Amino acid sequence: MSLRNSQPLDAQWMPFTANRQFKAAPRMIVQAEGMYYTSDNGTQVLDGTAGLWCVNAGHGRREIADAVSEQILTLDYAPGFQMGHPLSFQFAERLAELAPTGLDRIFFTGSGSESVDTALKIALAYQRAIGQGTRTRLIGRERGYHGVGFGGISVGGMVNNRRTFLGLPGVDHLRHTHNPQLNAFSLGLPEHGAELADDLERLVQLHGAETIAAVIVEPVAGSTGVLLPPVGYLERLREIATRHGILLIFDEVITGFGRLGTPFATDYFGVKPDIFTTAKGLTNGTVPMGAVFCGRHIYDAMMQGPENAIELFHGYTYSGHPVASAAGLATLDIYEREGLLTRGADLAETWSEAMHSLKDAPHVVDIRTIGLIVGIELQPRSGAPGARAYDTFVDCFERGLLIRVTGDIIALSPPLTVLPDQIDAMVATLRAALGRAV
Ligand code: PXG
Ligand code: PLP
Repeated sequence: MSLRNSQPLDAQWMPFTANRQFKAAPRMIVQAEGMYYTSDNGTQVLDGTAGLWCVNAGHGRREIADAVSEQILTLDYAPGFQMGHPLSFQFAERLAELAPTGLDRIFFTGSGSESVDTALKIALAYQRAIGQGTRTRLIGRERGYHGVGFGGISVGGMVNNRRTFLGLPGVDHLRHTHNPQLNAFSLGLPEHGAELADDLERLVQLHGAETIAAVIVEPVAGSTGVLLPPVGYLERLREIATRHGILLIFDEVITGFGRLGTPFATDYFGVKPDIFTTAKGLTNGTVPMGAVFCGRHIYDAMMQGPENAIELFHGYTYSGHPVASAAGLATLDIYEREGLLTRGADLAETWSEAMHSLKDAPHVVDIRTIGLIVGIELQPRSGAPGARAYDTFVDCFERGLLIRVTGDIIALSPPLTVLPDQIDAMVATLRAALGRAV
């Protein structure tokens, strides 16, 4: 008997879901192993999205399960305020080894949204600590996604996440970089648009540099539908930020941990932020956790005042949670042993060629790939934005492929363990689904 017939679904208010539509026709996943989910009717579903971009080493990893269960029995929880336990320090040291030089002071959180709010608060605290207390303004970018905390939605740029909630005061936005007229079907980074980074210069002229604490961007915008930075854009943003004493924050919640074929996007682009946020991939999706990587200059500037003074009035009950730390350490072991943080680089060309072969599929107006990510943009059905992509999502799921859609853009980001024939299977299922889509 399928779960959907036997189990009431009323009590849970589902996140980012059309609750009534889902509950009328649920899609239930009951198991996962390797690259596949199993749905409640027994269908094997190829995981084209690493869950929600987070299961980078594939599903059901025994080493993580063992580490977690052992840790719960050894030390399930310990307070993290004015107290410590060895594992979170070990984990931070391991992450510091992986981090780009100088970006190795690590603050633990429970999610990407918490990482973003933490990074923004650290930026404000840092500016104050160095005598720049007038810098209270935060700059985001149109179409940015930085989670759902009030800080994240304020600097974020997706209208549905913002319109109902009055965010922080003193926030402004750069324009987004999406320009399909000039950049459609680019191979590699889009050629056009580096000058959009000059929006930061414009905002400096408008507000005064001395009022701006930080600018936050996703190096590759994920949730909004995979927007790659134009050639030279991130370099230019870095240069303008530095020139005006504005901190640059990269939100690497999606790009962190191998998604682009390098450990972090900052390695891929060779552009160093002052702070970057991570979460997905940190524990292979097993236990919620995030980590904010801060430059030493940030940490050092905050270590002032009397030694008995708390330097940053911020932290979560679950910052550095022992079980999450155990899961994270086991995850890093797998990444290292299997070379997963750079595997995306070896597969990127195969991936890009396979995905770009969909160029002539029905409804496709743009394809964008980087590392092991693709965004496939569809022509919206007239009068029904998002419907064509949603129908394609349902069709693919029923035929054994999990994809992600946002508006009329399909996004794929499989576990970094994906095999070439599984990439071919994704393309074949997608092509057939697009052929059926009306
Ligand atoms: N920053 C970025 C860049 C993200 O992509 C967050 C922050 C928030 O992380 P948490 O852990 O609080 O969700 C994210 C999360 C999608 C999708 O399908 C993307 C995210 C979450 C869920 C779905 O695009 N990104
Ligand atoms: N709300 C209340 C009443 C609390 O006592 C706490 C933490 O002590 C929080 C919210 C914050 O929870 P967390 O630390 O898990 O973010």
